[in-house]
Amino acid sequence: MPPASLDAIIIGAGFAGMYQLLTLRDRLGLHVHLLEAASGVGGTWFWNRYPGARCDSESHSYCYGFSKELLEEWEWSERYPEQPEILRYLNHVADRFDLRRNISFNTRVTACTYDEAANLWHVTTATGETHSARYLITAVGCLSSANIPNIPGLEDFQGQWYHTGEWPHDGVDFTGKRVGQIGTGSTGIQAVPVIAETAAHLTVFQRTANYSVPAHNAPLTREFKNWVKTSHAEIRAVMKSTPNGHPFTIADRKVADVSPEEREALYEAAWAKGGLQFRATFQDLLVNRQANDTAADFLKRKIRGTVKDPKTAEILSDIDHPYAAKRPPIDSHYFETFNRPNVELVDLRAAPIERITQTGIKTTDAEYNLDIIVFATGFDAMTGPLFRLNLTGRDGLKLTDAWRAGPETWLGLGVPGFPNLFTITGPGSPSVLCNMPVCIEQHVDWITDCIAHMRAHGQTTIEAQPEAALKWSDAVDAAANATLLPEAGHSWYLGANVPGKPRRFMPYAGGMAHYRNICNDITAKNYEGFTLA
Ligand code: NA7
Repeated sequence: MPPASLDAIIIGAGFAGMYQLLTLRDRLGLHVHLLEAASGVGGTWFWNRYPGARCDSESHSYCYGFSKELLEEWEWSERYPEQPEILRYLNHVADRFDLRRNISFNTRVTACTYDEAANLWHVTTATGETHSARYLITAVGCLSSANIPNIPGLEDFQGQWYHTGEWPHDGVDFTGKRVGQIGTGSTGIQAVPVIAETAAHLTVFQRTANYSVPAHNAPLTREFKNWVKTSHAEIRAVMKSTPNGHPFTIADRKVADVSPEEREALYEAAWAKGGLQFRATFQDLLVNRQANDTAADFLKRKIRGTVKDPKTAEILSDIDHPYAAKRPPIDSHYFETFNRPNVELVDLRAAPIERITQTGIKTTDAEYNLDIIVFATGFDAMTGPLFRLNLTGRDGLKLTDAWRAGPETWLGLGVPGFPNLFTITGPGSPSVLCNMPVCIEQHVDWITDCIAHMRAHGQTTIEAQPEAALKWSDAVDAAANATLLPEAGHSWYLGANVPGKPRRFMPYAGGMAHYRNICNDITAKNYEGFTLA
């Protein structure tokens, strides 16, 4: 139970909320409380327990950097950490910094209302309690509102069904079962090889074919672990300098700078190395369609070279968007899995799903009998988790109304009409285009410094100015339009995966390093674009 008088309420106990709690409580000495719907810490990593769930950022970069001691004492076991290991890490952080005493678990926030007269946020929970505080900080993640498509007949299905982002804690036993998986995004591509190992039969329902690069995941060697332990400063310096916050730099060369033979050799080397770094082989892959086509062609050839059945290979490699214009997946034997006798691919472009029946999934040209359906169908990204909080700002303004035509924020951190609300990795932040902990730590430090500044200057309200938010929306559009990212017309970056959602490119694509400079500049200009009173 939080104390009656609070300076700040934080919602969400993932990477963002936990660090925000620590900074406000231990650096600024504020009375802070964190409300969390789950029964434990972890956010994304609490909920996403599906088979094969692991992070696509390399483990030594997917962690907090604020504490040298924490960096030095934690040792990751694999190149790409699996969900249970990340959850262990976040639990370790919660214990090490004694965070749990300021967290209420099993507490879902149902409404947040700004009270102008008192200059307080009132936060109501599903248990019927209301807590009040001056500052409200959302740390609800970008991918926490499951998207379960509205396919007719789901209620008739007699088997079991699960969404990957709300996976049962005691797991799902696929042994001997006929499983159908809808969705081939990053999640689906991770799940397929693992489900196929135990299921009697796995049917993969693919709407949009996707690229994937091998992760080449493996246990980390003692040598690598020792190098990490002694190299945090240089690793962090690279992460801070790059657009995506990863521990590798993007090559200086352009595709046209090298001969076709050299290009092929570079792609082969990048393929052998694996991971998201493939995207960094040339500097113009995300801005020049011709350059991108060379990578796309290479990756399609790899699919055709891996998948033995020509028809399956054709459906998997018939990709309609530039490489990395949608979030590029990395995998562990995804395409190879289609060579197993118990795995089948269904092309929903040729024959869409008509309905779910009592016994399975019916497409326009066949019926598939299933015991279990796995929805790897993604999330109502970025705005979805915020809308679920039922936020009401100044003069009764609802966030859902303010953002009817798409989100408007100043830097992804503040929303006009919503004083003293900070949105960690809100729309307009680099967020999902960056290695998340890097972006989160920058946001949290910025918010903490801002609140410290306000307290030092006797200020009690901060509110993003509408003109600043409009200007930032233009900057977000311009940054996206300078790349090939908007060419994937069906991506969740654009909100296109949720019917009825306004199409607007939501994350800031101008790069994390550039964004950090913009934020620092705004601080130096006395919080330009915010009204402080
Ligand atoms: P994504 O990337 O949104 O992928 C969802 C997948 O589900 C994608 O293949 C969709 O096809 C498919 N989908 C969604 N709705 C349907 C319906 N109605 N019918 C058939 N197929 C459908 O979500 P993920 O969970 O894989 O990844 C989200 C992020 O989490 C990831 O990028 C990482 O950042 C971590 P579509 O492409 O829309 O045709």
